Amino acid sequence: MGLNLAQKIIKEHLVSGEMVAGKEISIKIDQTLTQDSTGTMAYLQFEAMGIPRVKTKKSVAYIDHNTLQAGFENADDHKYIQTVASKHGVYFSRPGNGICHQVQLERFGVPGMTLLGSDSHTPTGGGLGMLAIGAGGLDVAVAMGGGPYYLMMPRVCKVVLTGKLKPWVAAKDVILEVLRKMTVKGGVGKVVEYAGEGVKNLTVPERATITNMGAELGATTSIFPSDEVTKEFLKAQGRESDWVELLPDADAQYDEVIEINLDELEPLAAKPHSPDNIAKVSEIGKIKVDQVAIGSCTNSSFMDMMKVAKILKGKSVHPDVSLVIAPGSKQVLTMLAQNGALADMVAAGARILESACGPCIGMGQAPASDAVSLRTFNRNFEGRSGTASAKVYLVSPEVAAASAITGYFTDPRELGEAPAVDMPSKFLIDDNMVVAPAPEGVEVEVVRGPNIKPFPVNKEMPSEVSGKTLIKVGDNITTDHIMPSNAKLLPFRSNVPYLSEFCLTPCDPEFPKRAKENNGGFIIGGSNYGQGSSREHAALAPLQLGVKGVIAKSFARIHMANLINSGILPMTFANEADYDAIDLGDELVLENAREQVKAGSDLVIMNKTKGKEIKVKVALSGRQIDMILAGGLLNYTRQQNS
Ligand code: MIC
Ligand code: SF4
Repeated sequence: MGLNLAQKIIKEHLVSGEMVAGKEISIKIDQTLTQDSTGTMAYLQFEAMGIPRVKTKKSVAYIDHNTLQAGFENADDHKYIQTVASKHGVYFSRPGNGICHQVQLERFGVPGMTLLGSDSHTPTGGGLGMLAIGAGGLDVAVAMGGGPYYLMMPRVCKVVLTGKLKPWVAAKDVILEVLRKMTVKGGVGKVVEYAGEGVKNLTVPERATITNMGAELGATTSIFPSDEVTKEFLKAQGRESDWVELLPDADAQYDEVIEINLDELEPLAAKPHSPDNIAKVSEIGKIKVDQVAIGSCTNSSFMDMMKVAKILKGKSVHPDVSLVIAPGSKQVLTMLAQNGALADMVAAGARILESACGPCIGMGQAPASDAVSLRTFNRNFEGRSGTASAKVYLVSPEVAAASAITGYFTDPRELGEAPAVDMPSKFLIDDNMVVAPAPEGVEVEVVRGPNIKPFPVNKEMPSEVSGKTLIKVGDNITTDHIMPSNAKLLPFRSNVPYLSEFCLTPCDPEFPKRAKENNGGFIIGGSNYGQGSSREHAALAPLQLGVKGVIAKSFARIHMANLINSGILPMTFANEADYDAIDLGDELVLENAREQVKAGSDLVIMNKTKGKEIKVKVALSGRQIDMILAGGLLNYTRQQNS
């Protein structure tokens, strides 16, 4: 039986398990990436493992999220990451060098390799034909130490692309169409694999836009083949020798097939407040726009920026619009500066930001109250922009730039002829902002400023797990709800005790206080609980507050793994209707907890307040059961080592 792309790479990297969908496997990781807001935790955990040098083919530590430096905290974190990286054999991408996923694509990604990153948009690398997966920092730390990465063998969904995008229609519209079809939970447990004649009509940066935002499907990852287009891109990056051809077998099997005719797509937008709330731009109407933000790991490539520059050239940004642009990398920004496109943007009135995540994670540029903000980013969760009442729409760079000029939601097809932008045959190559690690054996002092605080570690699971229902939330709760990240909080990613004071506060401001007063307890969630970011802080902050278990209708993949790594028991309702049988403050008990968890997947929780038994399920592998019993991955690893 023929193999698809995902299966081929997994087979090549398989360490343990059977390649049967839904069963736990482990794979060898070739490359890792971290960024600064999850990286401090990942390196603290790596240090706790006591391994002197990373064992991957290449590991890179990026600084791209926490770059506002409104106080000493960010700079402290940067120093810590720079020194700890140097000591342990990790390349360091300095602040200003760009957004991790954009730089990794340009400079380091290799088709056919595995990449594990402590950021949910790591699948950007799938645009190059990598198996690129986002995970919590602890999983990345383990991979840096040479340990395999455990995951459920995914099912593979084939997206067959035919035709060619029409003028003014963009790669962003392709992924928005996939989101419309599959929704934000449609990708859970799956790899989304792109195939068909239309693939060759998409450049690598366009493919990367599509795989990047596959994260919003909840997918394990997304991947394109590595073909002649990939070869041309790598050649233009001076890395032709990294190219290998990677195609699915002619008789490859897939679990599901979706078809998209690129000819039929038109400009789309994700309306507030979910990336799958899709509408045609032509049908949204002429809504007045207050802010336009262009950039992020989804849409900040050289090609995207050139299109934007050409649309802006000779025009002025509408007086009621604030236009901010963050080119994705130093490579992109320098090329724009050299060819004059940057001057066109500035002349039109764009506010140029450094090459970093910036407004995408609420680090500056919070919109005005009730503002309409058009963004080329990947997430429009309520409040993520830093302004709770803002209405954020996700669009292509073309729609964004067109609307910045007109001042209202604009279908760019109204502007006439689309700008022609050719893929450069040679990108500007200068890796002077990537610092190589110190040679092995050279002494490096790791600098730990006062912002670096120890992180919470769980204890062995007791024989009885009991506590109150501390909060009850609805469907699609994001990690931005669980552990909000904005310009005020992101600097404290190395300080879990402080962060925990804000845990779940967008849902209920009293949650941290209630959790502490009750010595912890349980969280009740709806479906797709924990969608979004890879931040382990969404598990560590509840751990800090004493949370013992989460009972939800279903979980998002990375968050569930982070809960298990922290020793917090993720349970799903055997009967979804039982969600209604638990209220805030109800006293819950998991009797004989250790025995129940060891015995299998069906557990019984007693709701003492209601006098009702609630059947729940835990979908844990044998290894995960041991991890939960030990009180998380670190304790488990210590036990294994002794
Ligand atoms: C995000 O886009 O939400 C982030 C910020 O990049 C996160 C990582 C983090 O929370 O630090 C992600 O996507 O994993
Ligand atoms: Fe950065 Fe936004 Fe991409 Fe997250 S989604 S890595 S915050 S640019």
